[in-house]
Amino acid sequence: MTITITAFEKSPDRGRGLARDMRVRWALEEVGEPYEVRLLSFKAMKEPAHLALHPFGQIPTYEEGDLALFESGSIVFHIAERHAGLLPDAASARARAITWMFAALSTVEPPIIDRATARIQERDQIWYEQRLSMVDQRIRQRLNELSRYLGSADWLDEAFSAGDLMMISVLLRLKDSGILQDYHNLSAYVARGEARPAYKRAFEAQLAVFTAASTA
Ligand code: GTB
Repeated sequence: MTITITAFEKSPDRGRGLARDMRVRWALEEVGEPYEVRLLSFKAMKEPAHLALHPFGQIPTYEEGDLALFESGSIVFHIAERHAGLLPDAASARARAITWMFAALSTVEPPIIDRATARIQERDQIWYEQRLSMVDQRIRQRLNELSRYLGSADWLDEAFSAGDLMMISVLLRLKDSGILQDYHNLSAYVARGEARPAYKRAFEAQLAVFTAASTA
């Protein structure tokens, strides 16, 4: 059955692979599932046809036969559950990998998103610098904890899993922040994710969309 995902027609990240279709593309590449992409403008994302798939009018979505999903975490979990390569077979290791997916999305990602929101939408406020500094402190607290946990290991558990895919996807948003580089093991962890052939294929695919939109 054909898998179709949605992505920005012209991503505001300018092809840096930071939009959330990237984690879905990466998961599909890891498990070797081909997929098609329907590109959407901001306007089309808020129109009835897309709202029928995504109640919040966002990307990514995932369609496979009569199944339609939204939320990148749920989509990656669905892919990981149905195909070998992203979740261990052993029950406990599998539960831990799923735990790391949740940790990435609900414990590590929120302050990182707050930072992006502050920089885009709150820059002109008189309290901007103070707010940014508070958000950065919350990010650093999480990175301190994550860095301590990871130590010198390659991945969060024994082998690369959907938990790492999600955590690295979340940390990538910090690459240009000047924060991640203070954590050598986390920077190396992110680089290990980026070096995976599946990540590279996914990155090139989303970059090709941005390049084509820019030259059209
Ligand atoms: N919780 C949802 C999920 O994980 O799927 C969040 C989905 C979401 O935020 N989608 C964004 C979107 O559709 C795109 S990825 N936004 C349009 C809207 O809400 O109207 C977020 C994103 C956007 C831009 C950058 N960037 O420029 O670097 C990075 C990430």
